Amino acid sequence: MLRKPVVLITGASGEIGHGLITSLAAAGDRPIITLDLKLLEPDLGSLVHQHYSGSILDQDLLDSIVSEYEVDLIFHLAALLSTRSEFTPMTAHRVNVEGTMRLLEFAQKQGESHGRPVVFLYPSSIAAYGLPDLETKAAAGRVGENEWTKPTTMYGCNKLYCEHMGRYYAKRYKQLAPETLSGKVDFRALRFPGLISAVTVPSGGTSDYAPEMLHAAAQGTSYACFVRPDTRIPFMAMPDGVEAALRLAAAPRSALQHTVYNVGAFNPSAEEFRALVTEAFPGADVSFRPDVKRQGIVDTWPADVDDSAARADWGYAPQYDLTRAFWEYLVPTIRRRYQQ
Ligand code: AKB
Repeated sequence: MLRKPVVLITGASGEIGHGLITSLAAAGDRPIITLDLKLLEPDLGSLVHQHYSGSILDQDLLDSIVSEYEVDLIFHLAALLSTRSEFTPMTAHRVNVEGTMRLLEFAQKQGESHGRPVVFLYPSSIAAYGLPDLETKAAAGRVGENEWTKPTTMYGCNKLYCEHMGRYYAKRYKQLAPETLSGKVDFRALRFPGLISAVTVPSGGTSDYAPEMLHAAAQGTSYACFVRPDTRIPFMAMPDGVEAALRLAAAPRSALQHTVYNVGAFNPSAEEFRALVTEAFPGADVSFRPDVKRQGIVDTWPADVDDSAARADWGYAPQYDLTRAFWEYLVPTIRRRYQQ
């Protein structure tokens, strides 16, 4: 029996998976198979060909996927985010690093068996950066991919290391073997900023203050923001995040000069974000109660990123600046969501 060509999404029930499954299903190019510890919500479940409930660390499960499907595109979204990873660093390392290694090995085996490179889309993060202090952060401005890559969190270290592992599989895998084995994994990484979705609320991240503030205001509950009003990092509306992942995955290999690409869209301070939230939801009770330790993490992330390589190589062009994201995507969608 021939195996069927499919796209695999790990961590599919998370925030990015939600929009990605919807877009991939609408495009209808290939059947979607998903892997997550959790079940998919029923409306998403109906869009996928098969959902595997389990861990990316379960080798038997990965082997059973190899035996049944011909995977030529992987969106490896499964990860523990930055705040959660600080509480359980060993688990974070297992999921974020060992899990990614297993998926890279899975992609290598797939590529060797069906003979085509497997496109491996990896969501990295601004957490891969580590600026030493606020003066340096202010002076650095828009940070390029190769600057300030000294992450200070477990999650950031995991992401940066896995970017290197992806490059290794793509370009140097088993470089001393007589035959050439590299090139089976076509690894492409995006360094995402904080993502803001109107339909899901994040959990376990440190950029979560912006979406948490907005979702709390829309539900009429008070919110104490855990960073200072002047805190500034890049953000992006979820539809642009999903579109960036799809666009980079679909870009011709020959157009890509780099393995890792920054993507950014807007970078309000927490106070600027709060002002928009209270304009959209008058009477919203948003205060600031900085948590010194979480603040310490966000202070090491850049205030903005230079995404000119993504724009030049594969046409990255976010549709949503802050105003548009707020008034045309976030606020109307969130209002509908909580009115239901
Ligand atoms: C987090 O806060 O950990 C994530 C990220 C910036 O990658 N949202």
